[in-house]
Order: sequence, then C-alpha cells, then structure tokens
Amino acid sequence: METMSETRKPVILSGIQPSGILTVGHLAGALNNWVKLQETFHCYYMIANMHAITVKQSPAELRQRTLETAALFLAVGIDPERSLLFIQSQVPEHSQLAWVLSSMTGFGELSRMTQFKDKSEKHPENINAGLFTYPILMASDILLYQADAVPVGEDQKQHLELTRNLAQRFNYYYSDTFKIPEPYIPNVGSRIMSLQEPTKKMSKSDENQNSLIFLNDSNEVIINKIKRSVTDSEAEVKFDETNKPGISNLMTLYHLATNATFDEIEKEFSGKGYGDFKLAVGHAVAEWLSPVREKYNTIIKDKKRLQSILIYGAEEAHKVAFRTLDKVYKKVGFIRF
Ligand code: AQP
Repeated sequence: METMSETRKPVILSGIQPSGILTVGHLAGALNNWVKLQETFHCYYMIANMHAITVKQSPAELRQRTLETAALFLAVGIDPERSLLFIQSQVPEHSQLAWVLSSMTGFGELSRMTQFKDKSEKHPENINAGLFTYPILMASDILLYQADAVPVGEDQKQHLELTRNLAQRFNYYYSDTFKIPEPYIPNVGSRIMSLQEPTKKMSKSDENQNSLIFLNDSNEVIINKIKRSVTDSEAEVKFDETNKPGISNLMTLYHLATNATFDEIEKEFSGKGYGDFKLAVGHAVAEWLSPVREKYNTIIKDKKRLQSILIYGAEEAHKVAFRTLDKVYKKVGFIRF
C-alpha cells in the first residue's frame, strides 16, 4: 500500500456524514469525483460521524450507517490500496485540534455561517453548540492532513474560507504550520433534487423516503419512486430548472445514467408523455445503480475485511494527524515531558 512518504501527489480530503444511507445525489455530486481524484491526488476519505451527531442520531443506526457508508465508498470505486478510508472519531486529533482552533475563532465569525442558520431552522429543537462550532471541526479535518485541496460545493465554500483564515491566523501568530488549502471545484458533478419537492436538494435525512433514491435501493423500488416523482402539468420533456424542476431533475438522472445529452433526451421523448419518460428514466437509473448495489451487498457481508480497511485507514491517518497536532501543541505552549 502507498504511504505518505512514498507519494508526492497533492493531498485532498473529503468526507460524508453517516446520517442516512447515501443517495444517488452523493454519487452524482461527490463520489463519482472522489473516484477520479484518486488518479491525481493522495486522498483522505472520511466518514464524518463526529459531524453527524450535531443532529440527533440513534446510536445503533449511527453505527450501522457508518459501516454502510464505508461499504458504499468501496462499492462505487474508492480503492483502499490508493486512498485512506477512515472513520473520523477513530482519529482523536480531529477534536484535539478543533479545541485549539476554537480558541482562535471569533464568535462573530461563526455567527456568519449560513449553514448554521439553515440547520438551526431545520432543527429548532436542537440548536446545540456543536452545530455552531461545526466549521472549526471541519477546519481541523482539513488542516491536520496539510491538504492542498478540498472539493467544495456551494454550501461548503464559506466553511473552507474560514479554514483558510484560521490556518493563516495560526501561521501568523505561531509561525508556518499549516498548508493553506485551495478549493477544488470539480468540473463535473450534478446537484440532484428531491423526487417529491424538486426545488430542494435530495437529502439523505429527508423523512419522505419517496424523495430519495438510495444507492442500495432495488431496481423495483427505484422504478417505482421515479414513477411517483413530482413533475408538472405540461407534457413536454424539456430542461428548464426554473419552470420544470421535476422534469429537469429526471433529465439530469437520465443523462448521468445513459450519457445522453439534454438535447438528445428532449428529441428522444418529444411527443411522448411523462409516463413513458419516467419509465425510461427508472429503468436507466436502475441499470446504472445495480452494479453498485451488487458490490455493496458483497462488501457489507464481509465485516472483517471492512473493519481491517477502516483500522488501517485510521492508523495511517493518525500518523499524519499526530505529526501536525504535535507541532501545534508545541507552538501554542503545551508542555511536553
Ligand atoms: N442531492 C445531492 N446532489 C449532489 N450532491 C450532493 N451531496 C449531498 N447531497 C447531494 C454531496 O455529498 C457531499 C457530502 O454530503 P454530506 O452527507 O456530508 O452532507 P450533506 O450535503 O448535508 O448531505 P445530505 O444528504 O443533505 O445530508 P443530511 O440530510 O444529513 O444533511 C457533499 O459534497 C455534497 O455536496
């Protein structure tokens, strides 16, 4: 296996919270890119279970989802021989660095984070301090590994900016310690919307299961969910995200599953009803996802292999994270005997 010292590839870090089963949105918006990034980067792929508990989770489910998420990473093509796959809570340096960084982060800075405002509105019964300081933990995730780049979607840009500010601040006060990470904006990647409310992102924690296509849904379930998806009252298959968000979302899915361009899709279904179109999308998506599901079913059964990949990942990640944290502790004046 490749170790940090043997590689000169730039470092990239990304993570997904095990707050539900991963959806086709994660494949389209993140995982497909992660697989490609393995060619040019030394990749750290993290199951962000510490981030996940900022929203209430059932402990048994969280454990289960953590393993499922790891199995899905492998099923889509994350290669444990090339990339480090690990569970965030198994590398204690994440929370240790977060504490140091939290002492350098302004209350005002955190108050400006729009994701905190959004999540507080979504979970008004549980506006906890973890939700507020989440971006500091995210900064630690990134800075511990001296990441050169972080793939970021629109919703994470502000957090990465804070990460860069904290790294620069630390380097200024205590001398050069952290690499300043750059945003990596992937040139491909699509945002998949909810099947029931197509103006909202498809989110794994959505309570309405009909809104979601899980990566381990059976073909029949996928076809049925797409059949029941919300569209509009016209009968024209046309890409128009503003006026036809449901149809546009199905077109995106069809494009991802078959590679057909939007023009080709519009031609193929011109004069046909939404029923025909939905059926075609359902079958195409089912065909696209079934190899992932089959691999996933094999991987999740072999708990021993899964565990050993995760243990290896955590041990290797810890070696790198420890080096960074050790420097930080020394620089801030924590005594070491
Ligand atoms: N629907 C989506 N379309 C495209 N990309 C998506 N991502 C998630 N949903 C879609 C991408 O997945 C990565 C991280 O996901 P995450 O689970 O850590 O956080 P999230 O974005 O908050 O995902 P969810 O499903 O909405 O989680 P919950 O419901 O728990 O809040 C990111 O790269 C994201 O863009």
